Amino acid sequence: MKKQFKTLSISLIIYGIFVVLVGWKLTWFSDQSDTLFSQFGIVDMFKHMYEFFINNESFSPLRKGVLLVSFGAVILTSFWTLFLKVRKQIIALLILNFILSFIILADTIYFRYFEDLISSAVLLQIKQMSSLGSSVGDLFSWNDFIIFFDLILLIPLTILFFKKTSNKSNANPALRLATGLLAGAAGAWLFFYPLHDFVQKGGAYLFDKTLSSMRVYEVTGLLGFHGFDTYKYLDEYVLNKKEVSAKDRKDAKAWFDEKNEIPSIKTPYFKKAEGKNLIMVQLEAYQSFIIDKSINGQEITPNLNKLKKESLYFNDIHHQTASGRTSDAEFAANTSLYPLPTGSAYVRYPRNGYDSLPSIFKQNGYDTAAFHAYKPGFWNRYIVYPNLGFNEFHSIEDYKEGEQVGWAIGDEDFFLQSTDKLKSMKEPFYSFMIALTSHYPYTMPAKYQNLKLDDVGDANLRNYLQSVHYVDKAVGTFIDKLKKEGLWENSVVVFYGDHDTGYMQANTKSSIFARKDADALGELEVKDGIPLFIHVPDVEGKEFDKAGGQVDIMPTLLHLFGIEKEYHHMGNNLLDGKKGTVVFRYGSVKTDDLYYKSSYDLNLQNGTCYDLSSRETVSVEKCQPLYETSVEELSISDDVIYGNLIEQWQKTK
Ligand code: GP9
Ligand code: MN
Repeated sequence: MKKQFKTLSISLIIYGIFVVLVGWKLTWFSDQSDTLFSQFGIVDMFKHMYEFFINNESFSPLRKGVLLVSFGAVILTSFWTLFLKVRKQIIALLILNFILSFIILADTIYFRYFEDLISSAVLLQIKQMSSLGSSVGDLFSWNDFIIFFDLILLIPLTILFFKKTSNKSNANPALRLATGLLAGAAGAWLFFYPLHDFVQKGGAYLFDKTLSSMRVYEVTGLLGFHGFDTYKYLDEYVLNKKEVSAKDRKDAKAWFDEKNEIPSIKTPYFKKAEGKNLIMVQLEAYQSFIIDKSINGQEITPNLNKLKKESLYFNDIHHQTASGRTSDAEFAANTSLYPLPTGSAYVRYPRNGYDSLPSIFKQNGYDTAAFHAYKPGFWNRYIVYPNLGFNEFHSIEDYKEGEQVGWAIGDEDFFLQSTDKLKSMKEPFYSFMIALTSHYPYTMPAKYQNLKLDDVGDANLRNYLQSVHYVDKAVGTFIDKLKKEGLWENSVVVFYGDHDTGYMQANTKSSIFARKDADALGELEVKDGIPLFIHVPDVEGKEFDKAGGQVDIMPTLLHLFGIEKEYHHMGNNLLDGKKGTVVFRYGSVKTDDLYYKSSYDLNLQNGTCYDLSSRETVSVEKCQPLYETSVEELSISDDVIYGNLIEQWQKTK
């Protein structure tokens, strides 16, 4: 019996050494990437653990540390080795140690360039990662070999140990099984309890909507992230693969064919932009209710107001985004499809093929580039952009440090540096820029709080107005710079907003801009309206009040550029003089005359129909065609994305 316990304790010591070594390697990754444990030390962790168990204190600090989760993950990947006889256990642990070290090192090198982790989406697209400008060698240092240092020592030690000891002395199988199971249970608790706590406190969204790999990592740790990512991949592509039935495929194709059969109207705008460059700018949280408005005698957006007079301005455009926020707006504008009901198409289906704006311009001899001075991994952009047809993606790594305002360099600097990059592009080009400064929570440094707002609305609204006012100034600087560089005259320049501010509600102090703030229409105006400016050289300014959305931007631009083919687009040309319809991602619909506000259960009868001229509710049957349009278009668009249908249709053409 004594011998049994002796061999068991050897096995446990070996196992303990393994857990500590791999645990240390995970903290090494944290140090290299300046994430997680670098903010919350091990000593603190023990202090909190003591407080949690002894004084019953809150679990949150422990959860934030992610140390428990990380050690839990190490145990969960390895507890089964305790079932084995000592020799086999040692070999299994050495192999596991090697595999985990390799993963940690690969993530480290990858992180140095992309500030992201290697996910299944990355692995599946490894061939397309042309954006990795510098060679892997530059990202790797000899010091990184420290990660294998223990193995270099442990392998000869193991050989020595095997020579010196007999293979006979092992704990009996039942004892090994019990020990292994106990370790597994402890690992499961360490791993799942903090995650459970996080989900309980409202964190479920992170796993449902998965904004970025790094956000998941901050809660699950490195190994937990890879576990979740593998699970998500299997769930999405193998277990619960959204099969699009043959009938749905046929229906979707028929819908696009029918749409393409309607002869396109050759308006006076047709081909007015032929051969010109396109510079399209997506402005963060820019809403239409601030355009052409003054407050205490000050214009909120003086530069855009001036631009409006010289541009085609669309005053009844709405964002169509859902939980993919900025990425949804980019997606709708560049593919003319609806964003997904949950999660971002950028994250969930990064490899799909579309009749996208960059790919169409590319086919027409254009150079293409995307510009966003933020982490390339956010919203999976560096994976998605090359796939959509952008030749180049300029992310934060390609910008000089500049002045920090909000999340990154201020938009003014962003526009100036981006214009310098435009100069090296081959003309004609399509450049897509995503501005960022006016991001929630909109707080601006004092020197950029240039509006006198005193007691206007509430603090949220005041912050928002200051930040959009700054962005407007940045737009002014940008336009001047484009003029100076000789780009203004041969480029179509587009500005539009990505989505709502996130907190505007009718009937609150923030909603002072709603035309009538107590009803659903007032809410619609403050929540969903975004501006759309299309400046075309030598084309007179004009205001259009046709209802539209982000999916209409591409068909409208293609009309202006004279590139109209049978593409698979959901949107319509806003210049064709016909009546407009906009379908919101959550099922509501607005035309030029009616507004159908859908219910959460998406049942027609439970929604409300408004007559826009009287602003009164009318019988819901009047809105039935709107409702049917929304159900049909949203489900077709979803099928197209789930089944990657456009890519298949393109291949069979
Ligand atoms: C950051 C930016 C974030 O890259 O896109 O925007 P969000 O989706 O949070 O509005
Ligand atoms: Mn956004």
